Amino acid sequence: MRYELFYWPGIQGRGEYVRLALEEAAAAYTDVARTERGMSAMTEMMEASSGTPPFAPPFLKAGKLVIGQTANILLYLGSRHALAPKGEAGRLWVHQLQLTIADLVLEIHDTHHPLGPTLYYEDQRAPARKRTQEFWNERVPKYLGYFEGVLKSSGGPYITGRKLTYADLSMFQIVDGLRYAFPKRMKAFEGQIPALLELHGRVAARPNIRAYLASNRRIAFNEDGIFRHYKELDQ
Ligand SMILES: N[C@@H](CCC(=O)N[C@@H](CS)C(=O)NCC(=O)O)C(=O)O
Repeated sequence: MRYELFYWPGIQGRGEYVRLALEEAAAAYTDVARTERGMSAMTEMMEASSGTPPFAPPFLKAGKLVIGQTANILLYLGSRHALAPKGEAGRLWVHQLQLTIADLVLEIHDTHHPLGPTLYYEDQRAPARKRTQEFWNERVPKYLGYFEGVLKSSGGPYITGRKLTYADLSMFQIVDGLRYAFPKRMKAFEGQIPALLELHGRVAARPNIRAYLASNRRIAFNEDGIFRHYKELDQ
């Protein structure tokens, strides 16, 4: 079966967590909005009046299934492609970690859009500065400290132990994105998360991920995505 991924064509965004899982699994997929059928196909799916229409991208079409919500898509792919433990407890644990990552992703987004996603960044620069300060003072240490602790207590080298899961791929993306968006702040913080940094390197070196990152399927970070580099927020 060839999967169809529906996500905004010009950004990594939340679609990237799904792309990384599909790439690691060497699954056949089409990134639909980046093809000619493009955006109209994506809009049609969201406006469907029957079935299980998704509220927002990313969503995945897998045969007859249409699955929305990043963590839900990964729950599905994890079982089908051995990117999650087989047992119920293990599957729920990785899903729980992914939902916590989704919370973190929203807070990362809110550093540049604290007043709301439909307003321009330029109209919320001052609150963005304040929110970013709080994010780095309080939230980054809390979230990344949590994941660092979980990773260390698993015995490694991956978050749940010996085997890679989609949560590891997502943590790779978090570290990569924070490095892009906040290079100065991240550099000053990195000493506190040695295990996560090692995980980032380990994931980047996996053959399928390395090939993906070097390909033109990997969209470059940019200022339309979740991880945005604004100099004034990285002081
Ligand atoms: N909780 C959802 C959030 C989905 C989401 O916010 N998608 C963004 C793009 S990254 C979007 O297009 N949102 C449109 C909207 O909220 O109106 C997930 O994790 O997939």
